[in-house]
Amino acid sequence: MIWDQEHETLSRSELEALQLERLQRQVANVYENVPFYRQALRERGILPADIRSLDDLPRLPFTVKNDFRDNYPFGLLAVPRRRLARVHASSGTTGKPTVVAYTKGDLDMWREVCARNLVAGGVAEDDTVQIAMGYGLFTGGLGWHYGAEHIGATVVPMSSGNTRRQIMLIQDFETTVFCATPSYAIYVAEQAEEMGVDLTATALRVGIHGAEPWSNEMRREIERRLGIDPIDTYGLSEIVGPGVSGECTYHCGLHINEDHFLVEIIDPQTGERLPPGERGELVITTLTKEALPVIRYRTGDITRLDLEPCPCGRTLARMEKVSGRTDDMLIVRGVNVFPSQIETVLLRVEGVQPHYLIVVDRELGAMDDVEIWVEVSEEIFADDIGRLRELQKVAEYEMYETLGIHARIKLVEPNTIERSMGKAQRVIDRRNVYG
Ligand code: DLL
Repeated sequence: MIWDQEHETLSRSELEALQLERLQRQVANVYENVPFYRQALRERGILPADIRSLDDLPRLPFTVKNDFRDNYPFGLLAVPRRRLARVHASSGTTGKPTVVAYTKGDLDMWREVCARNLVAGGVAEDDTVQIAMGYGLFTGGLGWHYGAEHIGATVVPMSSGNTRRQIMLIQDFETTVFCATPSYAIYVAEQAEEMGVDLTATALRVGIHGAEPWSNEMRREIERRLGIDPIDTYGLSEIVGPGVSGECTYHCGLHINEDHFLVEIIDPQTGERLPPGERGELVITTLTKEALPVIRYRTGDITRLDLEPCPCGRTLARMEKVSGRTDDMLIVRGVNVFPSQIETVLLRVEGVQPHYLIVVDRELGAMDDVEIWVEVSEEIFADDIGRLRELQKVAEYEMYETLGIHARIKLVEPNTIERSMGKAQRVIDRRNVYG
């Protein structure tokens, strides 16, 4: 099923005409109403009237996360504060959060795009949707909440955590759709196994995931242990929250809601636009947002685009599963590697569990040193030491063969690595300590 037949199946030329009209309106709007953008455009000698085609987009300035911080909390608004209907914020590791704001119109648009992603993932009116993503300033919980209500599904607003209760309600309410970060989905599966509950025997059938990078191996693990079809969805607070893009049941990339979000792929080093199909950093311009329009936001997320129509009938461009963030990329003795690639290799090793931690270190003047802690199953851990040694060797060999990195693998017993209710912390980088 397609939620918005009209907008999700536009021809490329119809879509581009709509995008251009909206872009021109948006640029005029920010020039008029947001001093930050007026100044940035003036510095580049551009007036809104200079945007005559979509090819003029690269003439516009980028927006980066720091611009949100520098204008904290409400400096980037394009509307008076009294028009705000809601604010959200993303936590950030240090200092002030990134604040984002919505008018009533923005909330309507947001629930529309979330509804589209849910329907594309196979969710329908008859479903019971248990939302185990955080409610509150994080956009995950409330984003999916309104999207699911909008399509007429029954919402169970659990938020994340309270895992035993989540499992009880999955059984008692006959939940069919489970929304959670991939790492929390795995944790729920693990707890259910401990409680002796077989989730694959419940009514669960679809998983709505996202908010963190996850490999296809992790997807298979979720599929196997929860008995669901895991759907990848992508979004970020600065743009709207969830609802930017999502997979359909064909699992061949995430359909971008391009009539609201105009995307480009750039070389993260040079900022130059890359040709179609090449992998690089995703840049997004919001076309319809009222409270907080954003021009050419550098997401830091690495992906590539596919404009071919999809067997599902949608014509919206698809983005490849995000492999990682530019700032999460590890450079280990000159080899670039994303945590999700390490995850892929680990999960192919027999007996290894999807709980791991990558510790990167550097002694003064020495080379980067990578140690990967990974849990193995109870049976294997209880097995003789020879078997553990052998597994460790296999994992180290695979890591070198596939990714070209020498990493020490430390097999640890079940439940050693901290579980996550939201976004998992996979990397501890101690290199900065030495400057
Ligand atoms: O994570 C919004 C969201 C909620 C998306 C629920 C999907 C589901 P932020 O907290 O602002 O917003 O974090 C955004 O998370 O720039 C990516 O680096 C990462 N991210 C989000 N979705 C995915 C995904 C929400 N499917 C940041 N795969 C983004 C990989 C993702 N990374």
